[in-house]
Amino acid sequence: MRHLVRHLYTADPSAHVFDGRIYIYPSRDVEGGIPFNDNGDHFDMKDYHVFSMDSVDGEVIDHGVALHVDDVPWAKRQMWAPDAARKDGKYYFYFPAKDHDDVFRIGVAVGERPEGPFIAQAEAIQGSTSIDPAVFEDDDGSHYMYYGGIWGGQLQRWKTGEYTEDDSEPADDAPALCPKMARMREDMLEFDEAPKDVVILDKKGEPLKAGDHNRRFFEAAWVHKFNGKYYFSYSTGNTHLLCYAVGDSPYGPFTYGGVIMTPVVGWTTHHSICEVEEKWYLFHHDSKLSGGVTHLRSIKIAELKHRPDGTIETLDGMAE
Ligand code: FUB
Repeated sequence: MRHLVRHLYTADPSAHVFDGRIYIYPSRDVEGGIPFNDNGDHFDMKDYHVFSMDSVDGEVIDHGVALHVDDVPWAKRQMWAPDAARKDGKYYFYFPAKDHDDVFRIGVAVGERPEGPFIAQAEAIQGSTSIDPAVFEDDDGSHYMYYGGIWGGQLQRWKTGEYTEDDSEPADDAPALCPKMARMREDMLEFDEAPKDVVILDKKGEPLKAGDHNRRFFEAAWVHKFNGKYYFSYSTGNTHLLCYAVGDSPYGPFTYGGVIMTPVVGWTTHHSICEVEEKWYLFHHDSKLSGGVTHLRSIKIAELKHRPDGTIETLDGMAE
C-alpha cells in the first residue's frame, strides 16, 4: 500500500480514469484547532486539490486548488468527501458542505478540465441532504449519485423526510438507516428523480439492522460494476470497516458480501474502487503520516482482487 501525497494531508479519495490518466478527487485535511467530537466538527476543510498520475506507480501531480468554500455561494463550512464525473466533455465536481444554517447539502461545480478549476452552481442540488456523494456511470451512460452519512453526516436528522435536529437512530433491532441514491438529470446538475433508499440485505434477504454495527452503512458510499454486478461499498464508521454488498441493478437491493479492508490507523475509513489497465485498485486513507491524528489523513492505493466467484479479498488496513 502506497501513500500517494505527503506534502498535504488528504482523505476520502475518489479515483477515476479520464483519457488514460488517473485523477484523484480527495478532501484536503487541515488543522482547524477544533476539538474532536462525534459531529466531526474537527474536520474543518476549506478547499479541494485534484491530483493525477499517468499510472498507479507514477508521479503524483498536485494540480492546486480546484474549488474553495469562499467561492461557493450556498456553503459555509466543512468541505467533506467529494467525487467527480465526466459527461460530453465537461467535468462535474460534487461535494458536500454545511450551508448557512449548518445543514449538510451536496453541491456541484463545473469545469472544462478534469483537474478543474470548477465553478460552483449558486445553489446546492435540490433535494440533496447529508454527505459523501459518489457518482457512478453505468454502461448506458446514465449517472447515479449515492450519498449519506450518519452522526456528523446528519442522515439521521432526515428520517422523517424533513430536517430535524433529532439525532436519535432506530432501535437496534429495527432496519438500519439507508444511504440514498438518485439518477442524475441529463445536465448532471440536479437529481432526475426523488432520492431513494439504498437497501442492504443480509443473506436471508432481511434489511441489515441498526444495531449491526459491523455491517450496517455509516458513510463513504461508492459503486463499481464488475462482471455485470453492481457493488455498493461503504464504511461502517464506528466499527471502522470497509464493506461491500452486491446487487443486480444500480437501484439495489444489495446483499452484504463481506469486508474489503480491516481498520486503518485513524477513526475514519473511506475509499473508492477504480479499474486501471484491467486491474482493480482501492484508493483509501489512513492517519499514519500524522502519527494517528484522526482529521489529518493521507491517501493511499492498494490492489484489490475479486475472486472468481465475485467475492472480494479482504485487505489488512494496517499493512505497510
Ligand atoms: O472527510 C470528512 C468525513 O470523514 C467524510 O465525509 C467521511 O466519509 C469521513 O471520511
